[in-house]
Amino acid sequence: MLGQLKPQPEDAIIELMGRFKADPRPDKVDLGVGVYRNAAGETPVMRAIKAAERALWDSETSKSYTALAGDAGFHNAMADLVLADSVESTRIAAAATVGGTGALHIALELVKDAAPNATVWASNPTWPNHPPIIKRTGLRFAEYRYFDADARAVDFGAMMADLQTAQAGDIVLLHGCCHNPTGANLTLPEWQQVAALLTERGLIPLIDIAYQGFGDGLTEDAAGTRLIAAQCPEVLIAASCSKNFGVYRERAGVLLAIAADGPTRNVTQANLTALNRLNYSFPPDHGARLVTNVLNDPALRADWEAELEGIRTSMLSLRTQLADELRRLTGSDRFGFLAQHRGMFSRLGATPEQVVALREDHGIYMVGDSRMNIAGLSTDTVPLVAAAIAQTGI
Ligand code: PLP
Ligand code: TYF
Repeated sequence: MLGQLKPQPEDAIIELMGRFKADPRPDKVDLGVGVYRNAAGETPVMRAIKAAERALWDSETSKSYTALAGDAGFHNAMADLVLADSVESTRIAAAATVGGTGALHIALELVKDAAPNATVWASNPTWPNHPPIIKRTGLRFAEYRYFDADARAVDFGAMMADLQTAQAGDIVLLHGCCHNPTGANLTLPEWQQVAALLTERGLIPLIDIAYQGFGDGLTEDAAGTRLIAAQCPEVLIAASCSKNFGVYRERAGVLLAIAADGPTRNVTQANLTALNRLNYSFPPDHGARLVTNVLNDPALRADWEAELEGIRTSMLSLRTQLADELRRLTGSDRFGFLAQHRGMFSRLGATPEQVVALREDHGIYMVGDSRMNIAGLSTDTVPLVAAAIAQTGI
């Protein structure tokens, strides 16, 4: 039986991690995998998470099962973080999931059960895991144009034109903030137009929000999601805690499903509970509980918000520094987009050959589509990276 299996391509981003590790050059720079790193190149456990973990060690008296949909305290804390008061809580069904990826998976299985003929539309480009995860559920997959490669900005006209061709009941996958891989994001007036198009055409948004707090701030980064939630009758939201709480390996995420009314919400909740059970029974609890305890304890929450704000502003200043350095070296403004983009990523716009040259000649590792992780830079390496980019003729 196992002999029938087909070889599988390696995940290009994870493979790049291995290559970076194996590179003996001491001055190599890792701009690959989307993990936050501080100036020392470390991905530390956030202070509030560490404190919550210590407190949990003292207070937790049992590790018995919780609930199939996860802990209600986690649902409520995350619904509040992502949605605030944009929608009545009686319309929200929720499931704790295995990270944001688990939330996407459960969301798509829910769609498959409710609307097996729906097409799921994703931006081109999108996070490389989106298309295969969608296709694996058996749902139809389509792409909408999103990125103007020359301007390194959202091609909003093309996006809207493509979404005009979607059929009522189709699903539109949107990045809540900090678009991966481009770094180019919708403005609030554009979100408003997307919300109007979705409601007019009866399309259902599936919002993947994996970087809340990494762009313009916790509230600002949720603004598009909240606007959609306030206006569309049905919304699916896959939220990840991996990045903004730094709990990557704990696998904490939540699926929020907003239904049109209370009774539909109840049926949706029963379906989410069943989908968790059918996939993996109880979801992981540890990361979710740490997140809940941080969000619900005013002192821990204040400290988490302060540390997250430090992460956000350090990435912003690296963006500005890199854009300034490239302006100085090239005498042009063509890298100004680096300071306009938000979140952990920017797509530089290098050719695949130039990406290889940056890696082989300069030890600078970025994903093949020239996505760079801004958090992989430091004030010390920005001049070296800028010089290499200028020298490579990008
Ligand atoms: N969605 C996007 C756009 C991402 O970049 C990530 C990052 O890993 C995820 C979802 C899922 O995150 P995780 O499953 O690690 O919580
Ligand atoms: O895009 C990234 O780099 C992150 C981390 O299969 C990641 O989202 C990368 C590849 C993968 C899962 C997560």
